Amino acid sequence: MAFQGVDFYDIDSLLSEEERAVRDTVRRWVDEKVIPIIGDYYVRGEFPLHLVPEMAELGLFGANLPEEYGCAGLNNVAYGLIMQELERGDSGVRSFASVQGALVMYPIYAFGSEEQKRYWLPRMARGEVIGCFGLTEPDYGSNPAGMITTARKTESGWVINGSKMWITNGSTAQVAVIWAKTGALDDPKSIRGFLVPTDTKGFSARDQKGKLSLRASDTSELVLEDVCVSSDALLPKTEGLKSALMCLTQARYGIAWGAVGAAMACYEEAVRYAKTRVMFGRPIGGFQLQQARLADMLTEITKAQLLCLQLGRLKDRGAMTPEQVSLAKRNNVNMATEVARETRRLLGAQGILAEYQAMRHLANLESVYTYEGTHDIHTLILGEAITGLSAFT
Ligand code: TGC
Ligand code: FAD
Repeated sequence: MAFQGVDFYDIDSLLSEEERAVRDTVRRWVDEKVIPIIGDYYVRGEFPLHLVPEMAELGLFGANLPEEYGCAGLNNVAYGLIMQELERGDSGVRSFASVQGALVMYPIYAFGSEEQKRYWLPRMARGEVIGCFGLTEPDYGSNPAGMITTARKTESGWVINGSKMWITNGSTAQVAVIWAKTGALDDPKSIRGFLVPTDTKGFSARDQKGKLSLRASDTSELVLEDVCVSSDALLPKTEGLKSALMCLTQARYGIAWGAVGAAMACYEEAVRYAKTRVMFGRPIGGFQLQQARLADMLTEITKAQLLCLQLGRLKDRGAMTPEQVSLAKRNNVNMATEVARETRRLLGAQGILAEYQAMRHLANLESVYTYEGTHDIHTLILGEAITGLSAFT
């Protein structure tokens, strides 16, 4: 059954015609191409790679980057709506697009030379090149400033050594954005970003096995052993950890929207089930307990939708702050996790099956809660914004 949308406050009326058209196109594609197959891919633990050319054709990669580099040149609200619809399908599908667009194409756009932009961006927009983003290390997750991956300058370029952990698209990518220290290990300002082709000698990727979450997404460990790259591998405008954190702001923005999509999918499933499942002689949706559940879900989804829209309008005006993104990522992912959990419970035993969506979304959202800054880290970012006191130093 086609998705009708969850729009209790007529948020549609606040969108432009173009924004609605983009949303509706991606919505149809997700209904036709993602939802019917994703449960099987999830159970098999496989990313549906065959979707990549179609996503590229739809202009979904780096969709808010300029047309002169082969991208769709959409505004940030339209971009957010794309993320919402993709994650309505599955967090793994949205993750793929987030990493490609916000974590690989964005740093090339923001910190790359004109040659790097002209070479990589059109290829990535067309889905011919897949990228990954290597920031996290085994011992430096929430605290990337401590990273121990190094890049040493040589006469002809750089030699990179280190390892990166939990890297989305790590084993599928042809190019990796690798963050490494070019100076002393206690100096996060010496961190720079490098574009490393994954077929470079000394680079290897190993799939993370045993995941019970984000199963329809590749997650890998990257090892870099004396990886020699030429001088033009450096993203020349990267300046310290701040450049990597700027990329995270872009990805977190998309996640704030994406989480709403996952919640919408679960809510719709809950409503459908509540109206049709008969117990004690009537649909369970007629019982006050289940109505309270549904009312809470709709309320929280509506609040999150309004949060996203205003965040997007601020971003389009160039007025969005990283702390505002933290608030939205933290709230919306937590909200979606609760909606998925309550849907799973409303569905009774059926709710544990892959043919329904709630359990898959719930398990996925546990990763989304952790990656791109854990819920706790965003709490502390907000704590600092409120008090002016950092919990980290
Ligand atoms: P701190 O001293 O606070 O900041 C250093 C400089 O950066 C600035 N800054 C930011 N700029 C832009 N956007 C942000 N979000 C920024 N956060 C900080 C800051 O103003 C400062 O600038 P300046 O000019 O003063 O130098 O740095 P810190 O080392 O104390 O770290 C702060 C902390 C803990 C908040 C940060 O390290 C953090 O966010 N940690 C979480 C790590 C994280 O989110 N990792 C994500 C890895 S990628 C991933 O998960 C991909 S999932 C992909 C998918 O599948 O979708
Ligand atoms: P830790 O930092 O070890 O945290 C453990 C616990 O301690 C958490 O509950 C945390 O909130 C808490 N904690 C940490 N510091 C504090 C503090 N100061 N105060 C209070 N509590 C604290 N990374 C990439 O670079 N690229 C990717 O593409 C990528 N993809 C990912 C995909 C998946 C499926 C997952 C699960 C992760 C991915 N990550 C990626 C890594 C992700 O960003 C990290 O897992 C995340 O930043 C948290 O780091 P950690 O797992 O090492 O947890």
